[in-house]
Amino acid sequence: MHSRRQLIGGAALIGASAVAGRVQAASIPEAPVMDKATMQPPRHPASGPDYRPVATLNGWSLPWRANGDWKEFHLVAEPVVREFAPGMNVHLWGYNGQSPGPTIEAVEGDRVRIFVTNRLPEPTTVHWHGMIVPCGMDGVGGLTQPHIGPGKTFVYEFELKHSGTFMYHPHSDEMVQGAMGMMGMVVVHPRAPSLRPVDRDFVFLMSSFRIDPGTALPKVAEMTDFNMWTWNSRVFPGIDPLPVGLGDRVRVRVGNLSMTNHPIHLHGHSFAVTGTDGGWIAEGAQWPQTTVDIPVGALRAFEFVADNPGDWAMHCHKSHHTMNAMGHDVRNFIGVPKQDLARVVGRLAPDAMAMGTSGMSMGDMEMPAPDNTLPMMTGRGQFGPVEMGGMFTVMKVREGLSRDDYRDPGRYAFPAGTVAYEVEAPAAEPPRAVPRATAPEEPTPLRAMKVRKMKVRKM
Ligand SMILES: [Cu+2]
Repeated sequence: MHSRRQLIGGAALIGASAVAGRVQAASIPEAPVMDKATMQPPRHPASGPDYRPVATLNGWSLPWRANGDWKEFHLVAEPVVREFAPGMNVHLWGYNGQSPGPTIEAVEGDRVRIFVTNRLPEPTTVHWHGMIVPCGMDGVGGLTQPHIGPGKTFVYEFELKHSGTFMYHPHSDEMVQGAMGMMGMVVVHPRAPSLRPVDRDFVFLMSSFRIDPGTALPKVAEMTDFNMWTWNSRVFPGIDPLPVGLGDRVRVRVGNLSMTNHPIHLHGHSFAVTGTDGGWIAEGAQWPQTTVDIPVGALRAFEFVADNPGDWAMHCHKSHHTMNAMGHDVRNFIGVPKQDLARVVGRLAPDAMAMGTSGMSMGDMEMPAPDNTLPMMTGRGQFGPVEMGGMFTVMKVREGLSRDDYRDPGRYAFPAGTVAYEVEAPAAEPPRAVPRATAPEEPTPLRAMKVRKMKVRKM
């Protein structure tokens, strides 16, 4: 992270006119910039009420400064290059060097002043999704404020009425700016640190992109056919693991600003949904779950005690969302002998690849791919290829992890005798009601099938 005081100096002076009379240009705080796409250690507050800070997956929290009884933040909307995973960089729009933007953390009752400098080539605004603010601070361009033109700086001022988890995103050329990755998270901690305490508190945002293989820019007009399903603009194996101490009380806050719902599933634990972007859920209204479906434009916070050590998968349960870019017109050839066809096609197009007769498992196989394109399913675990992409990561529950240690603890050391194993005896044929035919049956000729037409009564 480095200061960009010199770089934004010009923009800050130009922006002064937008806030003249209330905040002077010289008093605009620095805009820190992040140059890494890995999770930064949670930022404990240097002053003001104490709280246990959140860890943003593959992200960071925006530093603030105290000014009287205000907390001041500075967001800079700008073009960024985001690494989705090693081997793939994408040109997006974001805030302060990354997409999504930094998490804004403050405390219930705080008065916040959030400066927004626009370094994009078109106007923008910032809407505070889920937050109860005065109407003129709601950030809907044209409706509640003028759009923030390129080079301009606006300031949003409001009091944080409620604790909870919220999001920020533009309400200005939304289709383009959403598809380009402009979003971030707001976490408002309860005033009393004893309220809703947890040991680990993770946050991330889900989004979707259409980035054709070999390219580096999302197609912003795409409506349905996305091929990159991201958590904080990262895909597996580029998504940080969640390191958790055995016995920790854990909260995970997940926002969805993609174009479809995502059923998020955690292995090895049962959790309760404790909050939405509308606030906290009373304990009596919570029920146990292992998958929580998160609608578009919504947020779910869920909590559990990590009492089961291991490497636990956490992923979207839509199987196409745990894949990276793929050819969506791949045919299903399971059970079809096609060696002759493959020989002919291979002569015509040596790089062609069709789905295998036994599935698509690729193991260690490598297939040709254009530059800046990730394998469809990838990643390695200690027992072999993981064969995942997209919205997948691992929660690593370990004994003796110190409280603020968020480093990857490495692979789980499975206790001897606790891993599923191969049986060397031949498997006996299970008894069946109807004995299985020994030879494959001849396909039934179509003309031999009896077709009975049903009369349809007209209504
Ligand atoms: Cu999904």
